[in-house]
Amino acid sequence: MGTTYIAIDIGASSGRLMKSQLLDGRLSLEEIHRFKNGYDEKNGHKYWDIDRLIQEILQGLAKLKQSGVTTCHIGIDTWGVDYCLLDAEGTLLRQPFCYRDQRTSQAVAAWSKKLSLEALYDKTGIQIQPFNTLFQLLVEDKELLKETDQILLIPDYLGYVLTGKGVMEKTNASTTQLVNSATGQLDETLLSLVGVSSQQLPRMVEAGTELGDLRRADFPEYDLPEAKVITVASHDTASAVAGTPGSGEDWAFISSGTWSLLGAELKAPLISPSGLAANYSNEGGVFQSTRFLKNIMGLWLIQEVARMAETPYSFAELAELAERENFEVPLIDVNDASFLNPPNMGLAIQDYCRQRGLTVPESTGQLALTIYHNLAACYGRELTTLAELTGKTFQNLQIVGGGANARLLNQLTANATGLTVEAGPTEATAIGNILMQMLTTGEIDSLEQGRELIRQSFKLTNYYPERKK
Ligand code: LFR
Repeated sequence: MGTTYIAIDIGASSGRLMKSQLLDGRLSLEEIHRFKNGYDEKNGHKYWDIDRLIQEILQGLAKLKQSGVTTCHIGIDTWGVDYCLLDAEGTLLRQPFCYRDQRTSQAVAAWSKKLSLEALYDKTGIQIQPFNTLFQLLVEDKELLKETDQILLIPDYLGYVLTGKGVMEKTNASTTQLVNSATGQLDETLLSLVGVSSQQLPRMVEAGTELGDLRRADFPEYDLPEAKVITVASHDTASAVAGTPGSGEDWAFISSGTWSLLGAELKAPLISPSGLAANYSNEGGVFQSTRFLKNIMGLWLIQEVARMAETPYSFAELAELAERENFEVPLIDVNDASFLNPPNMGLAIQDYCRQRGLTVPESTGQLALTIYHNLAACYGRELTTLAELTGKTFQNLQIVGGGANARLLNQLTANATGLTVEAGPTEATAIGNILMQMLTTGEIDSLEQGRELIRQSFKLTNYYPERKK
């Protein structure tokens, strides 16, 4: 029996433990445990219930043991930017804030008085988003910061709980906007401007580093397997890109989940005034690559419409409802700030349309069609911008993540971009997590080999433009 690898992959709306092995030149992939994620509201603020996420991880590992697996490797990835504050005993000082919390709504303006956004982008190459760690720390409770011995990003905190070892993994560190793009290290000026000392952050490590052994004795209530925790590309989007089976140089990607991250893998950062104007980010990828990408509001829009609908529709049902609609779809900017976190997404879209004299989508199906059409249109525009900024001519668009299953959206995307869309795998993030583990143990030798393995192991679906743009 080969080595067993477990990807712990937690996104904003769900988490899972996936088991994989390399058998006869193919990757197996099996879901061990899946659970919901989402923020809790308390006193008007939004927090993650990280203690529950830890219990879910332990339950998943216990299930694995029950199924007969006694030893394994583990990698952890989650969404970016959010963090935990720990005191000198390693105790959590507060449940972490969710990046969609309102507390940063004025933070970018407050920051601009300290350093211009141009200078900030020049240093970091990271898109300006109010939720970046830099802006969150700027408005952080200063008293709590004084008590803070260590600041750990979410996946690093989970790794710390499992092993007792705290690190700051590089791909996720890049999302903080505290890393200097030229040096690859934390930028002392930026840290001091947000009132944090570099002593409060752990050492930075590359994706593909051994972290330590699972401290089973710390969790006596669970029967756990023996496990080595490996620090993988801990930013979920970095794992997703690692797990994208692009080949050659001319592919773009959309990691399609709660967010749609649209971009290209580059050898080096590309920092320019036009990149800032288009708000493209140079996030850290595996093996020193750059994930040059843009955040697009993504399936969050659909998830929120589904959440507020009177009938609990599945995403497939929503797409069916959308397909049956025949109305003049209004053109909206899916990235409008009013869609970041409205109390009711459907009403927010309707208000947006009403204020601009556009056709107002009334039914759930019309809302869904409006979202799908406008996401695809936005992908189309952004691919043009991406090609202009990078000087590349894209041949292929790889769509990975949950959204790779969204047939209607994929077809609309092929039409809007004029590119062949290759969709899949849906579990690219977990797969990218596992590939980095296999690269660390030496079971595979290169990322290219890993990406080829994905092609051998998972079904990908092509969508072709129905008419030329
Ligand atoms: C996707 C993601 C994006 C990041 C956003 C907030 O899950 O990690 O890459 O911009 O969530 O962290």
